[in-house]
Amino acid sequence: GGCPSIQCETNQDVLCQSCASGVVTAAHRVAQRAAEPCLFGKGGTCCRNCNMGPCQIIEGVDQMIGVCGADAATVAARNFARIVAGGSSAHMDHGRGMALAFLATARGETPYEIKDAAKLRATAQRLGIDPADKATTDLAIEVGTLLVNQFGQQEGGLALMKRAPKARQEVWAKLGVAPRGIDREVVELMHRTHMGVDQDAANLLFQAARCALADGWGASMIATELSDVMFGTPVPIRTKVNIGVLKEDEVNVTVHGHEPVVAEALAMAANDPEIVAEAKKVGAKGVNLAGVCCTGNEILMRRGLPIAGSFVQQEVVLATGAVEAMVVDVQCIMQGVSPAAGQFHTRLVTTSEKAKIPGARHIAFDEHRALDSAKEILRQAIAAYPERGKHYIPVHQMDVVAGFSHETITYMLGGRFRGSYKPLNDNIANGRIRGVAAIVGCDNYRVLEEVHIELAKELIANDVLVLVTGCAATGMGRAGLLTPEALSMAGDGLKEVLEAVGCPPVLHMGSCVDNSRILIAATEMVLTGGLGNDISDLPAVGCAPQWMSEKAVAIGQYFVSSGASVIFGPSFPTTGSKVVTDYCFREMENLYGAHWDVAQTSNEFANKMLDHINAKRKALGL
Ligand code: BF8
Repeated sequence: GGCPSIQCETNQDVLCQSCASGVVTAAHRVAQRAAEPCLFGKGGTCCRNCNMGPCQIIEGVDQMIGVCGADAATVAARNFARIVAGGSSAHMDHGRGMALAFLATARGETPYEIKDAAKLRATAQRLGIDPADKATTDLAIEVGTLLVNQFGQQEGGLALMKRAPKARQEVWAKLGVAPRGIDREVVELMHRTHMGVDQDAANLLFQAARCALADGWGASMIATELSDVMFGTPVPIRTKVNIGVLKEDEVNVTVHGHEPVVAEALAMAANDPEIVAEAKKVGAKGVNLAGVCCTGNEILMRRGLPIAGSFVQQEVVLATGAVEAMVVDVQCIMQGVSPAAGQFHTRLVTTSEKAKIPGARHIAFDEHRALDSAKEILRQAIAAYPERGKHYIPVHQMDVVAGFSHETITYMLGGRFRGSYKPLNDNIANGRIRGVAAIVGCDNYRVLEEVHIELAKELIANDVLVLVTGCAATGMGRAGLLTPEALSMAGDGLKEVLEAVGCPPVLHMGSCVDNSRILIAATEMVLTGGLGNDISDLPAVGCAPQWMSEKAVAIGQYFVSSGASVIFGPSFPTTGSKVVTDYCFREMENLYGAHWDVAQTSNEFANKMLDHINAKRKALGL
């Protein structure tokens, strides 16, 4: 009672508790903010790129252009481009971190291993490296070196883009949006959006597309592939999500952020007999590692470790008073976790030099001494356990089946001997499966409806196979949609296909960088045949109904530029300019065969997505 209403029963439950103990969360801050978000900021037409302003621009009003003369289209395109640059840079630094850790591992300088040698060899082949006769470590060094070099490359294409359908590569070449290197595209985008440089909205949006492609087919794909090779390619695995995964009689350590190197090391250290003994000495049964945000998805997919919470739950998890340590690295960490942790015995530990938080203690994580760093962190948590005071762990938790890498999908839907997307394509052609939809991205306290869940239910009822990643996936998990039992909510066709292989109707494909898996799944569907020549021919569509971070926009743009239309909600960041919004919603369709769109309610999303899938089916003659 009295809590600001938010998205799930469990949050509500613990929020009441947190209100009682005086913990302020984002839910409260949204309710406390009297003003709506700034209209000009939200519509993309507030320019603060120089000190003659900031200037609020109103499209069509002559006196309301920038002091420099910039109009709404230029400003909205510039701001959109900078969002893409910000989002892409996050994935690029993540990808670089993984590539460097991979190379160090290949050289034997870390405690990690090359867990999936078969994927290493397949990756080498795709990069044009002949794996024949090479020792795993030599091959890993060669692959790692090549991929590290992609970040600073100045000319030539990105190696993994050659995986895309030929027709798509031709679109990129024709439009001049194929990235030359990874980092270069962000720098150029920041340059071009500086005062007095690129003032042509369309030209800016081409570079935004190039930058986003360097994220999707470059940095994010490198991050996913190398994480799989190093930590294991996900296979179906049963585990649990939601706050109830915290344990009464164990040292609860939540690991929050994105790059899996820290979480993997913590997982290794948590089972170390020395650490277990130390936990027992303070009266705990052991260390309970649980994820928050995308780090959670990384260790859920590969290790079957539970997720305590998605983005909107990060402070709520702390408000239980039952968390001994929250360990963070980079991205999506609200500053609010610091005061929330400060109200309890909870140690907030930052680990990256790139991300420090006032009130947190910093333990620099070095992958070269990953186990020692991890043990040092866990010892902080163990020391906190005897200080746990009044606390409340709700019962809520839900079974999930995750681990749907595109390799797993090949195996599950393709069968042991066929190993291709042909059966999936056949089932789309014969109509048992109407199409494929991706529901990805953040959850957001500004959105009051459970859009992800209602939308997924509507889509599966209409025989659409749903792919999920990121915090959207965690929300679906809480709602029970990631279990084979959820097939009871699916349409007859989808049910028939998936029941035979024991798949849930909603397939969890991983963290946000793992949206690259969806690019590959789409590519495989095209290459398998029968559904057109390009990704833009597929009866497939993506959405991020509660987007919050800049990364979501970068992801959306690389999907659109790859030929998959994307619907965002509840708002789109260029709506202050009709010119730019029309360009994104219509002109991009002419250029890329895919476009952006916006929707708000689950109903609106479902209608638009089903219409889109039906139109693509019709065009294919299905
Ligand atoms: O990369 S879905 S809130 S945690 S940005 Fe962040 Fe959004 Fe969650 Fe992961 Ni993705």
